[in-house]
Amino acid sequence: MKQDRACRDRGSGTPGNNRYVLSPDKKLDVGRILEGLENYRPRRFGWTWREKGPSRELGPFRYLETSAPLKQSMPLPAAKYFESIDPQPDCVVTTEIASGRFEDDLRRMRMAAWHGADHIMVIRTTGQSHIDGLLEGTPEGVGGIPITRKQVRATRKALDLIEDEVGRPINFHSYVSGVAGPEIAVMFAEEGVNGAHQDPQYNVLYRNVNMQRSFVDAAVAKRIMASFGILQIDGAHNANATARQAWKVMPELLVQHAINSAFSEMIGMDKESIALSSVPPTAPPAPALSYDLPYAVCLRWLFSDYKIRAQQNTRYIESDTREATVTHVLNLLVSRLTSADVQSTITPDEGRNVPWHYNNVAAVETAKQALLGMDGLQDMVEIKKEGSLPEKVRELAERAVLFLEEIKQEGYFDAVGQGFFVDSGQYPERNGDGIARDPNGGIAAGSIVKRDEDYLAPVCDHFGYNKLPEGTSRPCEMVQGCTFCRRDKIAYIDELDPEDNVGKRLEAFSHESGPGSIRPEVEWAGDGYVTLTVFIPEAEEIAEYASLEIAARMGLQEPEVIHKRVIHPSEGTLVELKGVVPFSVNRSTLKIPKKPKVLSEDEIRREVSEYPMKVVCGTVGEDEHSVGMREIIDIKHGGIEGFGIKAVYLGTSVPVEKMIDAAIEEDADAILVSTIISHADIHRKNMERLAQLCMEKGVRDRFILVGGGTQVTNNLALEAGLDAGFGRGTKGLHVASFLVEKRKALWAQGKGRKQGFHEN
Ligand code: Z98
Repeated sequence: MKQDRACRDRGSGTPGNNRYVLSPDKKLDVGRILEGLENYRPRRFGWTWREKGPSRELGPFRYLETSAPLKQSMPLPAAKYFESIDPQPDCVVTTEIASGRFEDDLRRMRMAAWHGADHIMVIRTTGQSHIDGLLEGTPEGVGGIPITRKQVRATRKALDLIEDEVGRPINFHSYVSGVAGPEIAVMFAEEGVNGAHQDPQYNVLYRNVNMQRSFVDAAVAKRIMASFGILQIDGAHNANATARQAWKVMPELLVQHAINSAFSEMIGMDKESIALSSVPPTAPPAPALSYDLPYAVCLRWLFSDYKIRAQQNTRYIESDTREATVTHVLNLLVSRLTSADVQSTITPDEGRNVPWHYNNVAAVETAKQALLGMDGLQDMVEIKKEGSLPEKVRELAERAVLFLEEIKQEGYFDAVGQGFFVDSGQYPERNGDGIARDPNGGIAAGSIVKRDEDYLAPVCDHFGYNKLPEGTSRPCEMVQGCTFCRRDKIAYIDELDPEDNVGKRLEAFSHESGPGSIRPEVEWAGDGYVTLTVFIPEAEEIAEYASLEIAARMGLQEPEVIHKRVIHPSEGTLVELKGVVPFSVNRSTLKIPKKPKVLSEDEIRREVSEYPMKVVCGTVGEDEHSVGMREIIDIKHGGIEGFGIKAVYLGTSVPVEKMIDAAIEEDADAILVSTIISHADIHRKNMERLAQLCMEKGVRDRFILVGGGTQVTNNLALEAGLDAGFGRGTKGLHVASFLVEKRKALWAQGKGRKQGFHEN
């Protein structure tokens, strides 16, 4: 039963709300987020789903399962070939952020949002559930971020700005756990938190909170969450992450989902607001889909009215990003086949203990790419209604029902007491290694008392018995409003710790870094961390210590191995390390060469198809190198042929004279000479000779002259009298862009082949 929320004072537009607008070319200014925070009001309450579209035409493609595109975003890398479209899948995409400093989390949220995340889960690096009350102040320095109002408010305010920037609502999510759960739920509701994990079984099983206390607290918290439309995610997936054999707990997972969902509904939560947290239970090298798909299908079948939040399997994933990514993609296939509503992403960060900005983004991109890649899958393939899949689904459901029936006989508390849950045997098999908790023990045991007959709590959205005076329409009427109805009653505490707080940290950072100073970072602003990937041709142990020494000699401080992979027992080991660079560089002293203009492939093709272009090319002098030039020409390697430019290739060791004669005969636009050998400066001399001979023959203005080679630079070629030089790393696109632009410029001056041919 929901209460009327019309009384709620929750207008926006007061000082402290969004006068600050983010601009893509400027970093998020944490100082401005903190400004006026005491007056901030959330702009909305409750969860927002993506606007699912009908089918959508985007660029050259048609999609069946997308949501509205973003105003500003970072498309996937290859999107540049497809008009830079950035389709957004139809399900909400989560990123879990846990740097341990909320000010750093804000920037990471912004980056993740630009790549497609619209559900930001902020997990504390210390378990909030270990803390007995709502902490006000910032106890950073004793391990991570226990939740504080200031942190939550700053995060929601930053997300308001970020959602304006990307043009899509972003859900902010955290955790309602531990014996402070109800207090946290109140604060989350007041501060406009949109989603939260809440499951009394989590507290019981994993945090040893007393069972009665955990369920009573959950009722109070859920009631508030229900009134504010906060999406609830349950905790069943933790059994996957904990069980010795994750796939064996599948029947139990269904039971855990059922207990939390039924309990939540009894307290008044809408089905729409209940999300089941599901993890495909297996990992490589298991035949993943044959276990994961029946489980997911069974879950969808039994819980068809609820939402499914699909979490990536992390149980067996350690530090290998490749392995984690493939596991994630297989998980995503299951999500697509069973229409998950929220798609979570986490990274091998958990294995490496390195929660880094770009790993968050990489996981979000993996989800986006895979979901888009599988767009419309259910339109083409069908889950079979006969055969091994439905048989497995049925078997799982039967095991779960039997499990539930046995619990009903025992009573839930006694069942937990007997270690029914997280046992590594697949029910009804039991291995006796489940998590057993004492129904009368645990944290806060004995703290539940029956409410007196005249119990009266003058607050809204309060669970359970409340003896309100006759004729009262709202519980808080008699105290002129509770904090849910009158924001001015919320006590906002800024910082308790005069030393360890965000203000001091920001001050220290700006002092250390100074204007224009740049340090690399992975987690906290300018933390100096870099990673190093090395292949050591030695066995594992030697490779590990050799790479640590190499990192130390390279000057990296605190080098630490974050990943190792034996490629062959004796031939070698791949090692990834992290370390801190002990210096910063300055923006003002960087020497940044001017970028040559690179046209898009389409622009080049259009120009060349309208005004055909021909070039003569070859390796000049006594030089038998051919690969470089061939790569610049060949269509297969992205060479200039691919844009429609006709290339007359004369081969290797071509005399410079012959190049010019051929160009005249072919009536070419340009001469491309490759000159690799550089001893005695022969490469420079070859280029000078080309320019010189063209002058002598009176054709210098007619041809565009280009030199290329490993030792060639643009400056060297210009000094030698050519129009451009291209060195290492050159691609056909660079040369083609130059040729097109240069020809236009020549035509504008009445020079080049077919003078004045171009209208501009
Ligand atoms: C996830 N990576 O779900 P403390 N309540 C529930 C939880 O599952 C969790 C917490 C609270 C996982 C996150 N789950 C792990 C039902 C955490 C967190 O305060 O850290 O104990 O609670 O994405």
